[in-house]
Amino acid sequence: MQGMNTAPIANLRGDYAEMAPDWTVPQHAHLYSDEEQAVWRVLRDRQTALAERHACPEFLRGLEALGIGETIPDFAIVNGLLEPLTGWRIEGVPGLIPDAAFYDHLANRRFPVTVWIRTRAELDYLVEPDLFHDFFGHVPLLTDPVFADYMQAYGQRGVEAGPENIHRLARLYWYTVEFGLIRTTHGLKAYGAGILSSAAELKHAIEGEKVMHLPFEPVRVMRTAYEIDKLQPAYFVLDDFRELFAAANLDFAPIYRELTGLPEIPVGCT
Ligand code: HBI
Ligand code: FE
Repeated sequence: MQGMNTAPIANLRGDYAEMAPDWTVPQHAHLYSDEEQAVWRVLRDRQTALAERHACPEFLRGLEALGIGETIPDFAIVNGLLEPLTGWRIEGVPGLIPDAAFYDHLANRRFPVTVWIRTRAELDYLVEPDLFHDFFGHVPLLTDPVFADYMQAYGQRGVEAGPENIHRLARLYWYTVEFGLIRTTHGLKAYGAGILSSAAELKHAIEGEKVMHLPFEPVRVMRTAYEIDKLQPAYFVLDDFRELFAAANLDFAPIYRELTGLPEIPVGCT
């Protein structure tokens, strides 16, 4: 599929056969096997226990509001709860979809959620985002009005960006939506989906020895490279979600021009 930044992932695993032109597929929530339901339950119980200690309060409130429980959520039922809160809906997708489609969904308050779930053998790591990563990691925060507005504004910037800048936006997504941390009155907490959906990353990000916690600066974030298949050496830390919304509403044209002349910052550099 042209235009996807899934270069490191050769053959995508989902079933793309029955997808609509916007890359969405029906979830078929009633077709998950007992084993798939058991994998969900193991992951949900493990990550909920860790999230109670290390997730930001907005995430925990979202888990509560959407009633994320013992069985794989039915997206239609979740949408009935989510849409009245922030106007967001989730749509089933077979897996990773091209950037253009992904950003268009975000710009229209639709979050793509993968419909297949990992096997028991992949509890701790898998290459592509699955239903557990997408749903448990990303969806609860869409109940928070400020974060929800950021995600839509971010999507809009993605729709506007040309191919020469899309990797810069991908970094902003990576270091916030996937691996973002936020300072709270109860200490450093996680809000990034890549952290909240992973046991190893959650412990590493908050308690890791050599981990770098850098202040969130959008231009620096967009200069900083990342690697997808290892624990992150550096995380950017917010003081308030409103910083994200402000970042997504910057005038990007002069920033892109400034960045074009600057060397990228290698992953893990201070
Ligand atoms: N597709 N389904 C799905 N989920 C993602 O998180 C995703 C994607 N396509 C592209 C993409 N992410 C990245 O390019 C982000 O940086 C936008
Ligand atoms: Fe993700």
